[in-house]
Amino acid sequence: PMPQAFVSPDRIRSLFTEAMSQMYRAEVPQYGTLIELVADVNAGCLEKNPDLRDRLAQAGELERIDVERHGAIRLGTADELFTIRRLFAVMGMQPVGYYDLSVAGVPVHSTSFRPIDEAALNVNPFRVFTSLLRLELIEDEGLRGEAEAILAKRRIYTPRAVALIERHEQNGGLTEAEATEFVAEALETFRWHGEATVSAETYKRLHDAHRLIADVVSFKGPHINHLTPRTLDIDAVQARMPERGITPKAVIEGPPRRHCDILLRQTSFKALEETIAFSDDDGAIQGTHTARFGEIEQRGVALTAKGRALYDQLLASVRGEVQVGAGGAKAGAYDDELAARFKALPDSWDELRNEGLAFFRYAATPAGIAAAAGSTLPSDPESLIAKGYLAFTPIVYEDFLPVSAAGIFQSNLGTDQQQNYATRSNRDAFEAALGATVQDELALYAERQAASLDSALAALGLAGL
Ligand code: OOG
Ligand code: NI
Repeated sequence: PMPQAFVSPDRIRSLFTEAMSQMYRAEVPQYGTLIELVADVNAGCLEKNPDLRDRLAQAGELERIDVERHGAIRLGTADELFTIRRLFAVMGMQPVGYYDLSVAGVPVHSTSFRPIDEAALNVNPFRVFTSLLRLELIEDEGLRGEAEAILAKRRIYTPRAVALIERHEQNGGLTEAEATEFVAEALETFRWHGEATVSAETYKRLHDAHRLIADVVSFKGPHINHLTPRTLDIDAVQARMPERGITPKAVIEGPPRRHCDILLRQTSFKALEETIAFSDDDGAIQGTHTARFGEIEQRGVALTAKGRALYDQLLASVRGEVQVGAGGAKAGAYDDELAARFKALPDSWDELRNEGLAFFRYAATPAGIAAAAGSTLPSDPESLIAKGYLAFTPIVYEDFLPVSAAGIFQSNLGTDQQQNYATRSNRDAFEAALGATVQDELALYAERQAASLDSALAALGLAGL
């Protein structure tokens, strides 16, 4: 038989991202407003800052900025997690990293599904922060059993989505027509349903155990709870949100504003209070549920293990010193302390590279290629950089930060929910449910750095030296 023409996973991911963004815009109009504001600010930034524009263009990143999003879902069972891995694989997204949020009082553990190779990231780096509820953390045994029974009954994937996932696994790809159908079917899993599957009384008991438990257990599926565009100036977007009727959370999570952006800075606007109907609704009980919100992020360079250790230590020292209260008390003091303490982390690309704190992508310069045509160049990368034959640009951080993620969860669950679980993280159980191991993000950045250096040296006629 004729080989079938398969659509690339990158294209399926792009179609899916666009469909998801449209759906969320229709469901949560404030998200559309946020997208417009972010597009305005990004365009202004690129215009004012030609260096930034050049750097992004050189790294092949310019095109991805406008389509870039991350989202998040919360799953209830091991089976749901197992199938979501297979669903995301159709779109070229793989599980990277393990995040234990129970240490911050949120009864879930998580991974991020995302593309991993550079070409795929530059087409569309869509990521989904995917959490699995840890029912074993519900103390009340009766309630735990009840939640398990409710979750065991639901089917969050359409039969057709499952069939297309299987077809992808068997044939190694999907045709254009199948891909279009897959995107529409997969989208159903992420849709909001205003009708809870439980009674008002059950909802209340789940909610009292933890608001997150009610969010995961009470509905037909794992509605997408936010989508996050990437901004080039998070402080500007944060400052201008009120102009468009949006109220941001009090502090930006992550590192402070710097010359050289590192890792990830994030802020969100408060979750909406939405009307829901309970299964025993007789028209008299008016329920509401808060789960869905909007977020923005600014991404910077990926840090090495050494850089990350310094980041974690500085952040912990700031948080030990100033605790931001409910309603944003001490937000100013927190920001000041953050800026002051992070002076200990070098803020130039040269220092970050020389001290082995961050990952970079190397490329031969036109001058280097011209010089290589006439003579043999020094093989040592430092000399090549000094002569202007080898250039480096920061590799963008594609992952998440557990302390920041906990802050985003909490600001949308109400600040009164600070409870800590005395428990060990359980990566083995997570991976057993997933049916795969999660990839190590640091190893992925190190590989990309090494591969870029290899091909840059090859371009300079220095391969294999
Ligand atoms: C996920 C929160 C984490 C982020 O950007 O760190 C997250 C959730 O609320 O389900 O999305
Ligand atoms: Ni997020």
